[in-house]
Amino acid sequence: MNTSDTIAAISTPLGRGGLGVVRLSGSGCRSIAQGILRFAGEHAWKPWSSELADLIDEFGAPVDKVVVTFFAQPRSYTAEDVVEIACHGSPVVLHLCVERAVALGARLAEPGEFTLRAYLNGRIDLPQAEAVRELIDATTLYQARVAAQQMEGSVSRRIRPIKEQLLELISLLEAGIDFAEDDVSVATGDQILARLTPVEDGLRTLLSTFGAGKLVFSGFSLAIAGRPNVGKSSLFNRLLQQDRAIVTDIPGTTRDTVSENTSLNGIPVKLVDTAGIREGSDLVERLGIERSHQAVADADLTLLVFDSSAESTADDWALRDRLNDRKPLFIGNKSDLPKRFAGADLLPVSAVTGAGIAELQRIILERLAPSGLIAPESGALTSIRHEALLKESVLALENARRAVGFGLPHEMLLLDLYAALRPIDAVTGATTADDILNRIFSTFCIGK
Ligand SMILES: Nc1nc2c(ncn2[C@@H]2O[C@H](COP(=O)(O)OP(=O)(O)OP(=O)(O)O)[C@@H](O)[C@H]2O)c(=O)[nH]1
Ligand SMILES: [Mg+2]
Repeated sequence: MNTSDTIAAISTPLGRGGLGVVRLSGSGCRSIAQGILRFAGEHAWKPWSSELADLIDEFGAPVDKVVVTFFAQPRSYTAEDVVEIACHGSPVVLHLCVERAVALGARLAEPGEFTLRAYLNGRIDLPQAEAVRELIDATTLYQARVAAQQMEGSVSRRIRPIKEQLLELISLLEAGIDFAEDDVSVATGDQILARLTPVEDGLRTLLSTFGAGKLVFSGFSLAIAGRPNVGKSSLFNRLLQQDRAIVTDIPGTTRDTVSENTSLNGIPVKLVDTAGIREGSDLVERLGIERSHQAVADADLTLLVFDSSAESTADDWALRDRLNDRKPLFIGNKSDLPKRFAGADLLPVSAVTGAGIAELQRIILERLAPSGLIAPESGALTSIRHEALLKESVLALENARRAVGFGLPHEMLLLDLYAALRPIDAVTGATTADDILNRIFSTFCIGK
């Protein structure tokens, strides 16, 4: 992909709206914009200010009245010269605007290319670029808040010092090898371990934030299971705040799993209602019940619902024992009716009146995030990709620690350290050989 040309794209969603914005980025954006716009007077392209213009077609006829904003490099989204043309939000006008820009030398931007350029130009790092996508994809305000902090570099801020320490160690060993004949002292095993430990600890601490962090964007799935007629579908509807699943007093009403997405304290939740579990009477019901078991197996957490207004029976205990290894939450529904269920500690709720639902939601969150939801600015790991990479790095560091223990030559040790650096680089963006050389020359006094 060429990154020195000027790119153009409609930056607002498809369809009609009050406004639609075409964005141009690259050194040619002003001259291209000049060709498709007509300003009232002499136009000076004053940076970070807006001006009214006509958008004109190839014959010079006006098609729209637009507001043009110029962002001078490097203080722009891409760190290049950027022109934003705010048209009225008509798809035909927006397409004409882009077509005209392309006719005058711009190229249609690839998906994400504006953000890619911001990254390539060093304005943002990879986690920040990924956060832009997450902010745009956010479905809850909480997700948006976390993404906004990541765009500000909350994750990078936590990884950077760890990477710095690793680079220091690499440079130390490289210097010992490359300049052995000079009077650069070679680090001892203990000195190396003393530098290795904080890197490992730092990564492990960061990795430990992932348990709560992954909830933010990946969310969790919650299955509602139990015997027929205990009120699973009623509870499902209550948690969804929507009359989604069919509720009747006939046992065996729900015959297939029903799932719906919602959110809990800003965390996405996939809620699954299931068919009541019993010895199935007909084929369809039996197939439905198989799916109930599958849903429980797939779920991050299961609510095992009992009817607290009915006497407990052997069937209740059989079901409890059967699902026990999934560690479900035991719910006693129909708490608005007199209690007759005995022999188990159930969390009382009423799907009909809503009693106990807030407490149930609190307990669900407590189970999934025992140490609480992450603060948006905490820089907790939220991306599965980052987690996998940092785990790989920790493994390589463990190998390095072993290599030190065996007294292996530093050349070998460096292989492990580079293997630890590579995945960190894949999170934050690459380290070049220059980075290491610069460090060697700036932090060590070589050459006398
Ligand atoms: N009083 C009272 N009745 C409830 C409550 N929850 C559900 N019910 C009633 O219990 C009956 C069964 O409710 P459903 O939600 O269909 O039960 P289910 O567990 O989904 O049943 P199946 O789909 O057949 O397995 C309906 O008549 C509901 O109105 C509750 O909290 N209090
Ligand atoms: Mg049901």
